[in-house]
Amino acid sequence: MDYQSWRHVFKLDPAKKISDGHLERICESGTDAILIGGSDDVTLENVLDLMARVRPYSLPAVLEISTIESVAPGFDFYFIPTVLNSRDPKWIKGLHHEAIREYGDLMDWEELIPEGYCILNPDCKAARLTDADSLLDDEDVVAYARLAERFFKLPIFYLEYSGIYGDPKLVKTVKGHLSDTRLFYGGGIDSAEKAREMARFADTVVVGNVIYTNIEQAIRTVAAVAESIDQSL
Ligand code: 1GP
Repeated sequence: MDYQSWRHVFKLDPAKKISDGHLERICESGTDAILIGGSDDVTLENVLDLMARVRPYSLPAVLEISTIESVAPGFDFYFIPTVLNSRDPKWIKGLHHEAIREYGDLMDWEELIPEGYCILNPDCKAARLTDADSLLDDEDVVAYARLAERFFKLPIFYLEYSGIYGDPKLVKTVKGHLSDTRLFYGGGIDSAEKAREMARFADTVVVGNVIYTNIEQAIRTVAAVAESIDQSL
């Protein structure tokens, strides 16, 4: 299944523990894919361990690359963030340049999918790590969306609120300015209602932390996103 048709994705953090039972429920929930990624303590070892546990299930597995050292072979896709609102060029193109300089001859470009991130929660780990300028008004965010689609021609624009629930009106506005680039939304989805609301505007809804805090609510987000497709038909 192509990532362009995914509506719901679970993001698993390799640094967090998940039981076999919960992992089975996540992988058999009907979600479109498993995205493996995190900001802290991501190692080759914990990425390989989680991949080996997800692989037996018949759904796509994606590694969202956070460090060059933790890149493991065997995923269906590799999502590569470029943090458009970072103040530090390292997170926009620096690490990417370093990786391509080292491994460019070996790379399978078909598997590498760039994501244009716009991080909107100034207190999340990713914002602090990348020195993101997160205090943006709506016009700033729309301009980043247009930069992603029209200038850099990125296939994904990711509105990242990691840890807090974002502004559905802004997500709707951003969606109205994108045509080819897919809009990913992630942050604070901890109920079916929130998943349904964001799925009305975002192309793909990413659900992370609630997997570890309330597995029942996490599972409910899958059907909620599917229902929101039905409403839009
Ligand atoms: C994090 O966008 C994802 O990168 C999901 O956010 O953990 O808040 O659900 P949450």
